[in-house]
Amino acid sequence: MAKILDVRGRKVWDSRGRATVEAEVVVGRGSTPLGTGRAIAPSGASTGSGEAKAIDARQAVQNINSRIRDGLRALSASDQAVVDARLIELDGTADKHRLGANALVAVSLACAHAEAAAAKMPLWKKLAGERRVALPVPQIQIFGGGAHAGRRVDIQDYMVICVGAGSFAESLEWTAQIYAAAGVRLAKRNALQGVADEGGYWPAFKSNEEGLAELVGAIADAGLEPGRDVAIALDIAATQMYRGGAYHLALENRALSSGQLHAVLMRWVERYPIVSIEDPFAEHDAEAMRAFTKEAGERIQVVGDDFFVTSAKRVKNANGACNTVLLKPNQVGTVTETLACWDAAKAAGFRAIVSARSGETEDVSIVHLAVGWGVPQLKVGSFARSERMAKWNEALRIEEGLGAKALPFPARKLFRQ
Ligand code: 2PG
Ligand code: MG
Repeated sequence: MAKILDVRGRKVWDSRGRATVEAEVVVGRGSTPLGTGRAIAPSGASTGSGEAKAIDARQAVQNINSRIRDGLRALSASDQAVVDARLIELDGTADKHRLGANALVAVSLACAHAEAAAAKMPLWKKLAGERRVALPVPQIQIFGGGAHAGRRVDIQDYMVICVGAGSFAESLEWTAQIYAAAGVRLAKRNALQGVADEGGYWPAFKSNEEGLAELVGAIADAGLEPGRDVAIALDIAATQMYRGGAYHLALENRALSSGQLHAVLMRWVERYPIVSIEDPFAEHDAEAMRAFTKEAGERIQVVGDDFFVTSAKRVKNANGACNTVLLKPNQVGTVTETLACWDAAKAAGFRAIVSARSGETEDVSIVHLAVGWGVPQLKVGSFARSERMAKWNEALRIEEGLGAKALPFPARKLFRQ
């Protein structure tokens, strides 16, 4: 059985120019190396308070090169659950602040990669085993806002889902056209201020709703039919605008109660081809989340990000709040706990979306997790900046490699029943 021969950490830099953690794991038999895996921890800007805690990157690297290396060496690498259980035990805290969630997630993912390398397989295939897989449906950001764009608009992500696309590749073809069309529209109106943290345009809108109208316009400009070919997904990231019991829409200079925000969102769902809304209410506003899911949940995905923080336990206790779970490995700290959350989502009859963070790198591990585990949706930001494109392009390679062996692309089934 393969054992962990070595674990190394190093400080590297992410898409915001901030320090982060890379881990390398070597597995082998006796002293012969069989495979090396590498992974880098991402980082969020709009984080939920229940997330596992990242620590200073230099300290996290030191922890990898000392306590984690000592604790993992000679451990059987073939069982990810055993490796992750050891990581959790070594850290010993509920929120992983001792060794750092950034250290843990990098090592956990690097172990998965090393195992796959030793088996001479891509990670997705190692995870899928004999199961046939489909490519996940991408949610792709066109306009960025909230904490990712100086709060110029309050809504964090205005995204498209190519609900009529027949393949992952076709989704990207359509998105390229929409992204270009959106840029032309904004530039014409002098409303283009650059790109936000995830590569979406940083717009100068006068209201949050204007972003929806512009998105519909861009879809049509691209020669596609809003609703039929391409639908809209939003991440309100409402925790970010919640203060003193009200939701503050700074752009519109007004504060809304939960009930008023509920009414605004329902009106948008009526007016625009919206199929998914993430974090429509703040992480602790469970009652509002329940009321909204009750009313809108039959028609759209109500996605919990800050609300679930990739916690299987929180998903099990959802009690009518949300119907879709965002899966971010660094929110919880290890591959095994992320998988447990996906299992909990399936058991609850929820949908799920594997998601990147706003601070990212060239690491493409999450694409492999989504494909290998059969998670039907993927969110990695916009259609610009290489830390985003690296992931979309990796999915293209996987789709091409699968060819006719892939299960049907699930976009139409998920969104056009
Ligand atoms: C989110 C993510 C990605 P962050 O809120 O879904 O868009 O942002 O990584 O900043 O939490
Ligand atoms: Mg979110």
